[in-house]
Amino acid sequence: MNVDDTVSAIKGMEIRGAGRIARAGAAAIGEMARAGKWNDINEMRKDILDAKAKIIGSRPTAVSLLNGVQYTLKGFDVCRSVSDAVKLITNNSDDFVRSSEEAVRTIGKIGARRIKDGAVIMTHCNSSAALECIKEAHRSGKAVKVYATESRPWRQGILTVNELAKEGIDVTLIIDSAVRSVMKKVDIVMVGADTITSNGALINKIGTSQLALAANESRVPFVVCSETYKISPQTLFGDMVTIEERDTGEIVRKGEIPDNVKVFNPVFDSTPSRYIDGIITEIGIVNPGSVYEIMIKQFGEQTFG
Ligand code: RUB
Repeated sequence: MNVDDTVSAIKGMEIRGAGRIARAGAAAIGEMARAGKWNDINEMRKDILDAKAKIIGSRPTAVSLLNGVQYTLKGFDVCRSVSDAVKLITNNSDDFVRSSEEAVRTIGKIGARRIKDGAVIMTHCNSSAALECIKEAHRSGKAVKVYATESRPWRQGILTVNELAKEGIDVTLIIDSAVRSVMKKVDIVMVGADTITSNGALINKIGTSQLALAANESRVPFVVCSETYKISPQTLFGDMVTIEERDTGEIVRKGEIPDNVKVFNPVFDSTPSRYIDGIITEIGIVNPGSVYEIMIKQFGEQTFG
């Protein structure tokens, strides 16, 4: 898919979820490089950097999108010829897409081991990393039962229940406000991540922090399933993660309420690290207090460059 189509698919939520948008962004830059007919590296640089800005501006919260595009462009600034740059970008893009898919599979294997036979799991929204853990536990022969939240307003929970039911998993859809009352029946909460900050806070679909609070109150482990490229080095320097606000038409139809009523539609929230028992990544299970060390290991000099 080309850059413009990718940007509109991400904005329109046809491509959604932090991992998927990162792969789509990286793939679009790769395709642009592959198809490009530049004679001059400066011309190419300008076009690619314009495309980068468009892609990372398409959704503001998931740092995976920025990290995926930055990975794809790693080394581009020192390329001296168009042919070298095309080779570099296409290799990086393919590498990011392949390794990020592999990361989800690895997280699934690690996460499945944390799920006990007969476990009741609660999940929120639609996270490929969290669902891979559940599916892998099911594939390995464990009996699992899942409560999936509706995740208003976009209702990604519908995607989740379809996905799990297709695999033959026992899944129950609940409305978001049923979280606290259902938590009594739950053994573990597993959610995905859009961004993880350097101090171990989780930014994920609105309502995630409510699951965390309810889990904490009921002493239910709250686990995040996240590829390491969801960690945001920028937050080390105090940058705040932008919480996307979407169109209020997602909540109410025009004419349904008086014009003087304001509607607020933030679509992500922040869960402090003290409510998180563990982060399952492709390099193992990480304590939220160790995110800083993982960040340095994974991002290296880029973090301080
Ligand atoms: C999706 C969402 C998911 C994370 C992780 O929100 O919050 O939990 O992106 O997903 P939206 P994954 O539907 O608004 O993009 O594990 O697939 O990366």
